[in-house]
Amino acid sequence: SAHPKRREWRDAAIAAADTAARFITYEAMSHRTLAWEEKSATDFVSRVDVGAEERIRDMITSRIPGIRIVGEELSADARPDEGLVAIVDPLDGTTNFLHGFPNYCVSICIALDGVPQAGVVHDVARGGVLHATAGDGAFVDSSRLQVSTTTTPARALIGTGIPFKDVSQADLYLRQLRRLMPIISGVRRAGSAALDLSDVARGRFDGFWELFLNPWDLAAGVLLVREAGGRVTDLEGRDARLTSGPIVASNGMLHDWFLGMLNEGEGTTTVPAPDPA
Ligand code: 2AM
Ligand code: CA
Ligand code: CA
Ligand code: CA
Repeated sequence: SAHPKRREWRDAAIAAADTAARFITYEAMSHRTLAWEEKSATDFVSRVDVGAEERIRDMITSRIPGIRIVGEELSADARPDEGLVAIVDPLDGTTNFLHGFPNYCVSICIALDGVPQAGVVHDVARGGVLHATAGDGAFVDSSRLQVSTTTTPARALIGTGIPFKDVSQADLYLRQLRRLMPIISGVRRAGSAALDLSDVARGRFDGFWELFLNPWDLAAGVLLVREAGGRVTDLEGRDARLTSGPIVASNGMLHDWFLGMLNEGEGTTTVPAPDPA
C-alpha cells in the first residue's frame, strides 16, 4: 500500500506546511488584533485559519496534479477516504493560537483510497517538523521517532481532548477519566489533537484518547504514531480510519490495557476477545 510517489507527496506537504507556518507566525507577531469569528458560541475561527488553508490548497494542488483537498475551513465536506486527497488542518489548536498559548500546528496528510501515504505535523510555535511516509518510519526534522517503551500504567503520561461540543459524550468521558486518573502518572489536555498524536509518536505521551475527532485532526498523526511503532484504533480496538470518530493511540504495549480501562463497566462498547485460533 506504499505508493512510489509517497516521498514526493511528503515533500509537497512539508513545503505547504512550512508556507502556512510562516504565514501563521507572521500574523501572530504583526500586532494586528486577531478577528475572532464564531462558528458557534464557544468555537472560533480567525482569518489566519482560512488564509493558511488557501495557501496550503494552492501549493498542494499545483505540486500534485489531480489531488483533492479535504480541509477544515474550505472543503470540510469532501470525502477523506476516496482517491488521492490532502487532508488538511491549516491551524490545529486555534483556541491556543488566539490566546497566545504556544501549542498549535499545521497538519497535512496525503492519502490514497483511505490509506495514509505521507503525513506532516509542523509545530508552529516551538518549531520542528514531524513527518512520515508509509513504511519508511517517522521523523522530527532528520531524527527518527520512536514511541515510548513504558509498560507500567502507573508510569504512563496520557494526552486527551475533552469533549467540547457534544455533551452526550461528556458522561462517558468523565467516567473514563475517573477510572484512569488514580492509576496513571498524569493526564494532559493541550488543545491540539495533531500535536497530541505527535507526542505519542515521539514518546512524550504513552497514550492519547479523544471521543470525537475529525479527519483533519487525526490523519497525519495516525501515520506518525504507526510509523513510530505505536498503535491507533477506535474504542473497540479496530484500526483507526481517516473518517470522524473516537481515537485511542498508544505505544502499542499499553494498548490492550488502555482499551480495557476506557471500556471497563461500559455496556455499549466491547473490546473483541482475542481470536481463539
Ligand atoms: P481546531 O483548533 O483545529 O479547531 C480536537 O480536540 C480538536 O478540536 C482540536 O484539535 C481543535 O482543533 C478542536 N477544539 C478543541 N477545543 C475546541 C473548542 N473549545 N472549540 C472548538 N474546537 C475545539
Ligand atoms: Ca476549528
Ligand atoms: Ca483541528
Ligand atoms: Ca483547525
